[in-house]
Amino acid sequence: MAVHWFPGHMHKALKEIKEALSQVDILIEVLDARIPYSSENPEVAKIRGDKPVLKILNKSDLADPEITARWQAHLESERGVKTFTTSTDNTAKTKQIIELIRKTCAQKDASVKTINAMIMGIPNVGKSTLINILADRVIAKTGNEPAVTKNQQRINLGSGIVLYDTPGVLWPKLENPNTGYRLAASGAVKDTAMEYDDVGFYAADYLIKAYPDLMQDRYRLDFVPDTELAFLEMAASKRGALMAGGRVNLHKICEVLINELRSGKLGRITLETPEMLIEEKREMAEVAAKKLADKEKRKQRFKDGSLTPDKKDKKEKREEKRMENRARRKT
Ligand SMILES: Nc1nc2c(ncn2[C@@H]2O[C@H](COP(=O)(O)OP(=O)(O)OP(=O)(O)O)[C@@H](O)[C@H]2O)c(=O)[nH]1
Ligand SMILES: [Mg+2]
Repeated sequence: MAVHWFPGHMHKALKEIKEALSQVDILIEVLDARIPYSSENPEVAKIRGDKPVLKILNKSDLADPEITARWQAHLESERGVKTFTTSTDNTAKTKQIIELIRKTCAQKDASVKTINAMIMGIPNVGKSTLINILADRVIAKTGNEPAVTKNQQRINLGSGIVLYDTPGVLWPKLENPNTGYRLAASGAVKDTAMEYDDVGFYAADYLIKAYPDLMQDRYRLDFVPDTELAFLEMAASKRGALMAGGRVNLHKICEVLINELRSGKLGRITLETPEMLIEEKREMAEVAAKKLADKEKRKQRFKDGSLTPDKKDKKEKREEKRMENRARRKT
């Protein structure tokens, strides 16, 4: 799913993050434990240089614990990366981040008194909540919707550590098509920039395969059907999500499913595993290689004179660009 949501403040935020980076000793990237890959900003890998990165898998209370452990091992295979799980139901553990920051920056020039730590992450992942826990007071505004924090804010923890809270950023190009769905399903995309039906069908397809027992329990089904449509229809009947005339209201049940997934009512669920990502990356590489080969073939046909420029192609591309710009302006 294409996410056309990269509002102006995110552009500005990313620019400011890059500008402030030279003063930062450690990057703290807050990931959503339910989607550690999809919530990882590819920009971080590009801009971090050799700064240490602490990847916090937040909202771990909502994620499948066994898969979270696998993700930690996977992420830590990258150079200079440490991971740590947090959730709002264990604030004492969250506070250990302060020690982790100190330890990670211990090798730093001893004359440097203050450690500057920058908190980054996708919208709604819990950055400001984390800062409030670390600061032991409500200092950053939080809210259960994306794009609450609009400006960078420096918070002095008073123990030689300064934290930078930054607005949640997404990135303009999501290369893996699954990423858009997973971000939307987890609550990182503004409601007005996503289609509940699309995301609901995507989630249903995954959930009936990965967590059939949880689905059967939650929607009190006699059995879990093979297709997402049949599952949504059954769940809609059970929940009374019906339209006039008794037909099932698929839009309504998609909304219910997404909201229950986001709030943890379905159980502890993770939407992607390291193995799935390895496979998806392989598929993406195949698609990219095919695209390149097709382009080369077309070039050759131009040279041979057997193909003239396809005007319709160009017109469609222009129209697509226009739609994208319009969607961006709307937000
Ligand atoms: N279940 C659960 N909810 C959490 C956790 N951490 C944060 N939340 C909730 O997630 C929502 C978003 O939290 P924020 O701290 O505002 O998120 P943010 O990353 O600062 O969001 P933006 O400023 O919009 O980028 C709030 O409703 C929090 O209560 C967690 O560990 N578990
Ligand atoms: Mg915030």
